[in-house]
Amino acid sequence: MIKRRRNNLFISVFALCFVLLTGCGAGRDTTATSETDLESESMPDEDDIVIGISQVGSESDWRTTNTKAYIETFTQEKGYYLIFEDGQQKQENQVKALRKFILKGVDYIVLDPIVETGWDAVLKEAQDAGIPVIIADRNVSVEDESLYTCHVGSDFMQEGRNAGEWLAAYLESRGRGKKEINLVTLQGTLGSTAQIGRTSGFAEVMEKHANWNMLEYQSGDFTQAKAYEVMEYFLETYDDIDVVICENDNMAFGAIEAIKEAGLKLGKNGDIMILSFDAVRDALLLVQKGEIMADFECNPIIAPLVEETIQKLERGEPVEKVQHIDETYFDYRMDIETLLESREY
Ligand code: GYE
Repeated sequence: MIKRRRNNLFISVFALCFVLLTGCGAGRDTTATSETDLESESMPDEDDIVIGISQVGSESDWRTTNTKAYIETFTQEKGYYLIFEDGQQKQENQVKALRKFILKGVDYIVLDPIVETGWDAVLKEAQDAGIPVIIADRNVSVEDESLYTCHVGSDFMQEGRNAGEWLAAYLESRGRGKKEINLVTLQGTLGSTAQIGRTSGFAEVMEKHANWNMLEYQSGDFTQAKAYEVMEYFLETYDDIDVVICENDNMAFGAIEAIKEAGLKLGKNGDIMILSFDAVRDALLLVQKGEIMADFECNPIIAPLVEETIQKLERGEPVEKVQHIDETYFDYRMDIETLLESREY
């Protein structure tokens, strides 16, 4: 019932925007949909579930898979009408997208937030409009947690801890458990849950190892190009880096490029060891070659869980406030070839 009412609202707001845009247009909310949008977007069927997704951007392989899964999951054949907005790595674009969804009266908002803070006001607007908001992938940090329905994504802190524990066990097995180890970290977008969790989870383990020296943290913004530059700087600044922690695979690709160009060798018998997060296909191929020592999985296929949540809400069932996806890790000693045969990403 609620769904149908909202879709009617969606259509009337849609029509209203059209009138405003083609008519006088005076006093138009700058966040209202543009004429081009109206032309390019089809209309939802009356009982479609209308979902507005605000995506971070397209900064990494992980993100490409994450987006693809949303598009493949929320199809019109299955009764969904998807409005997808790419935030291009800017929070202000994401806030605008949310306001556009509210104006259109969508049934659900799915937000993959770039950073954790700064969402209180717009989430309150969604709540006031009666639109449930599902936070997916990274999380938000808001004063009042009732502003969103639930968070569906990874336990980034645990991913960070897994990386630390792996390194500790590995060094121990190589008789380097008590030796001085120099590390640098290529961090993700500062203030994003993926960055905060991975950095702090790893730091928790580091506290137990006084012989690990973290020489420097620098953000590579989750991109290959930025990480390449930061890695070049690290290599110019420090001459004895043992381990590079890359907070995502695309940054590992950039780091590897810079390390190879500097004439250094990667891997267990090389000069530098790389640990990474995500475990996308191209990175696993590098794990197989031993260029990445271990990769801590972050599952990008969140869409089915988001769909399950929406279906529960449609049936009026309660949903868990925090829903974490199961994750594992892969290292150079494992049979990556067999794994890749059945892996989707
Ligand atoms: O690790 C990275 C992407 O938020 C989990 O964002 C996501 C991260 C992922 O750009 O590759």
